[in-house]
Amino acid sequence: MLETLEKIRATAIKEIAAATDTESLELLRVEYLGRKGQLTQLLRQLGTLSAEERPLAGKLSNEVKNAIQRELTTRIAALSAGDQRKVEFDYTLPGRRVGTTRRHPVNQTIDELVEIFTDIGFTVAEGPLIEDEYHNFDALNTPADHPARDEKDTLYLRDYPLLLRTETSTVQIRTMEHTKPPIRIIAPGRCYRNDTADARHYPVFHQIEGLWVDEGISFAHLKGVLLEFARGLLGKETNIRLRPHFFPFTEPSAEMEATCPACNGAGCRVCSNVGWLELGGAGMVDPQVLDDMNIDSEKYTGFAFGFGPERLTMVRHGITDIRNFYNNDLRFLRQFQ
Ligand code: 2NM
Repeated sequence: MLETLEKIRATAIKEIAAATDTESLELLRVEYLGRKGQLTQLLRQLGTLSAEERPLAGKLSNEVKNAIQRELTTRIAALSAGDQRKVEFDYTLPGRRVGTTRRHPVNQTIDELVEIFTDIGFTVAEGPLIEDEYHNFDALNTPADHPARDEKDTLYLRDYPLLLRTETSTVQIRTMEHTKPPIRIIAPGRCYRNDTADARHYPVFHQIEGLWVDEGISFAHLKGVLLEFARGLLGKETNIRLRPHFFPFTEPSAEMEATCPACNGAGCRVCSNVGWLELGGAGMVDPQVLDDMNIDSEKYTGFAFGFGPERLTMVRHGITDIRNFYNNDLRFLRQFQ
């Protein structure tokens, strides 16, 4: 028995030293130390030995078992050190593409508008989505009984006077609160209204609004900026026109239209045959709004404008239902590279 044990030790150690991967080491472990392994089988026969032989054989089999175990551990460690060297990163390999991602079409439009306006000298301003009635309505000269304040239109939070902002003008107000003119900002961001979703409305949407306040700012400056914007977005051939309108926070106010890029103003399906597309609103900031912000309306004038990036994106791509932007159908989203 002692002889057999020594033989098992010698071959096991030789085979373990020759193994080149962890799988064959595992097979060797089973072969020698496993429940049906050579060593285990032999140990079962200990009971058949005489009382003199038994302690010696027991001691040796323990030694052999430990030696094999030690050898296995050492060899596994050596091999896995080799494995690590093998997977060392090869910087010469070409990059691998991991799925393609792209920006949401509405964000693509916002990005382009930000670029157009920052080229003119505007900086981007941001503000909170949760607002209060003062910044969303009072400071914007919205009368106390104005329908926009109604819960039908505005999403109020449980803690009055908190609400979800209905326009990004709140950002212009907050900027005027803490900044002296000259002020030249655009405020892109998310807005909320208590609307039921249909082809043209969605309770969450975006606005991009602009504000320029300085000495001597006139309606002519407003026209110039709006024309630059329309041509940047829709192409160099684009023209604009302004039609009288009303907003509580601007006087005079105007609705802005641009020649339809699909037909160059001739009339087509995109513009319902009128040749013009309504893109947004604008006007000279009401002196009352400036004075409320401690900006002297005798010294300073300003203009403001606002656009809906969803609407602009729909006009550009001929999209007829705003809900497409928000139901996250990848077949829709993947079309906008
Ligand atoms: C529009 C149209 C016209 C506007 C006005 C202001 C502020 F804060 F200066 F009074 N911010 N944005 C404005 C003016 C927005 O959106 C259609």
